[in-house]
Amino acid sequence: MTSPIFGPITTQRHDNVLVIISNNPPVNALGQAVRAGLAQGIEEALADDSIEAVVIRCDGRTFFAGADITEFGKPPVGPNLPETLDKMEASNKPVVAAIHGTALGGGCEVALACHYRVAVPSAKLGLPEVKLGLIPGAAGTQRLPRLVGAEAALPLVVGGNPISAKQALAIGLVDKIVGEDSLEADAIAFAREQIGKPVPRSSEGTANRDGVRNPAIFDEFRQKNGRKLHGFDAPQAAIAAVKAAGELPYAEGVKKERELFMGLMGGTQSAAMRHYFFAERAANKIDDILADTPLIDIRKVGIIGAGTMGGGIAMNFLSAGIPVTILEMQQEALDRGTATIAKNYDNTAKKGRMKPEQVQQAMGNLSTSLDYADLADCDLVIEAVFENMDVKKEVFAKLDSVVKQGAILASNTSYLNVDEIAQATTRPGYVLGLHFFSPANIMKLLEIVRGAETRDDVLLTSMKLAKKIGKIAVVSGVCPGFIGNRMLSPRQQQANAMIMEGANYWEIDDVLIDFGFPMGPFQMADLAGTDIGWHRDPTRIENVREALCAAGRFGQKAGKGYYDYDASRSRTPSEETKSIIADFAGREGAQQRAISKQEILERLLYPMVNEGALILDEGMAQRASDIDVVWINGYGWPLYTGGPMFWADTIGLKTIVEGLEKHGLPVSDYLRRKADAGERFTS
Ligand code: 3H9
Repeated sequence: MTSPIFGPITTQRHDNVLVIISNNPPVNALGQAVRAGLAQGIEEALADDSIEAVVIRCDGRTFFAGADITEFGKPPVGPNLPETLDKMEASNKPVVAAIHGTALGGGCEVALACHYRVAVPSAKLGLPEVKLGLIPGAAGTQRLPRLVGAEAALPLVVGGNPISAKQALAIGLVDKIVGEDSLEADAIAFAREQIGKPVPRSSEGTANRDGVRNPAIFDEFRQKNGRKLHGFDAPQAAIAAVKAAGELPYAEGVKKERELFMGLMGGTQSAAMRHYFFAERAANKIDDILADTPLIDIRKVGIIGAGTMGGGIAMNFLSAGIPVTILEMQQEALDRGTATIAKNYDNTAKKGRMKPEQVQQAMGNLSTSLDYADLADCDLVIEAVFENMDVKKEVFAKLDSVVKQGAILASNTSYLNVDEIAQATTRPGYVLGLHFFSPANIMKLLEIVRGAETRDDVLLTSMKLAKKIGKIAVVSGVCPGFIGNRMLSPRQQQANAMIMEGANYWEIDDVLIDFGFPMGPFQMADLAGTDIGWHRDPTRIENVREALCAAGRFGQKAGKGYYDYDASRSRTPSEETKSIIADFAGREGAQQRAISKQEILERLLYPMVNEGALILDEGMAQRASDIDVVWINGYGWPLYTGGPMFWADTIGLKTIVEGLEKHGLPVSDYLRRKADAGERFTS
């Protein structure tokens, strides 16, 4: 018998067991109606003497995936999650969580407040709040360590990555793994077995003794994960909360968690990271294309070029089980490329990230060819050859003549005009840009460049395919450098200008590192090689980079570039580079002056925001948050500031305009209009 009790929550009686069911698509987020329904369901079970046990489960694709993030920042409407869960845990009738899909955040906290947890083998459990700049706020940081111990709780609460049902069973977070297709029946049977036994409550658990016995685990954890946690507030708070669980009585620990949670919730980092959560999902949507547009079936992919880029791109498809044929001009290049792919897979397997049979399967799906005709039956061909328009056009004309009709032809160009490339074919509707970032098998970002004639099904198929191969895709219009490199360009211009005016190049790098980037522009140049695009004529020196090359300072690979590098690749500023720069500045007659860190920051980042505004005004990005997704995933913009456009909103567009004017830099009409109207880029 099913009885609706409150919106998305229904209850079903199975003799002496009451099953409380949530149906709140898409992810059973714990919004107000769900919380109220859960509280009522528990009350119903307690009030009925014929009910002796309770099972809580969810319909749809997942157990509760967390608090409803869309409610954050709005006036709270009760019952709140902590009080709902306290009511659940206080029940003297056993309550069992029946878990499938992902029990995340508040969802995991529901499971922790239940007396028992059973899960299907494919289920995952986790506390990902740190990824939203938060910590668990419904006693998760206090119940979990008491249930599984501080050592097992730390990585879950601080790292935020979910674990499998099997791992959860191993640490005691799950009591039993049940049948993949018999969750409800197995959970009911399990619940019946618990009737009459004293109910175990996580809040009363004693597993947290390590926190007291060995307080060093917290510092050790901090040290081991220092680099990953650097700059983020939430992981520090998460460590403090788990530590408190070992030091304070439960009620005081909960109070401490609440204080930390509320502090984070009101801060800018969480606002930025919540913005990013929705930004990443919004980037998936193409506003003017119907979501049900039929897709093109991609069963085989061709890649032209077996270099670093081509090989990296190939690995994405091979790892996803899609056969790939790589084409090159010379057998030698093919052999080298294949060996590199095999070596990369080998390393992945050594790190335990892939099983040997998975590697074998991936390599088994790779074929190579010297003949364009072998690409004829590909559904998608991606060109990753030298960045030169004439070369690209030649490749596309050739592809057009051999590859079957209806197949997608893509260029991995990072700045060339995709429309011009498309015109080299008789099927411009099937041409688009797929701009992977290096190393292409690792970097998450994919810029999908929509040409003037790119068909809807071609674009949508590429978006879906990106998801399948684990990429975060953002659509860009056709403009030089697309979204990412186009915005990099004004930053680089300012960096170059400032070293001529007296700023030290390492200060420029350090300002960006302090801001949260993994490296600055001059370190980046050294890493990539200062000789990219060098004409190799040491007598023709027109800029600092060419002078560095003429002096054999080719970057990290040469042990010296802008910086000097030691054997462990530590960088120190170089006297030689300093004098090369001074020499150029002297020749240009540039006035030298001390430039403050604040000026450096403003001159590096404000012009990027201005460029972002132009990109939006020209319709090259669908929305400001897409720009943030590009910069966070492709260029290391710190996630906790939300990306360039959200960051600009945080400091205020008026401030950006004033800063640009103060430094004599251009201000676009669009940016000025928004600033004058007191508007923001992001919502
Ligand atoms: C928390 O729990 C705090 C508590 O400790 C304390 C409380 C006091 N809320 O990702 P998808 C939407 S913090 C609202 O594309 P998938 C999402 O925006 C929370 N909406 O699906 C999207 O909407 P749209 C801790 C949410 O299958 C749609 O659902 N929990 C929420 O690739 C589908 O999402 C988390 O951080 C939410 N919590 O992945 C988990 N979650 O269709 C966050 C999703 O309009 N969620 N939506 O674009 C996830 O990690 C993934 O969504 C999940 C499914 C793995 C569950």
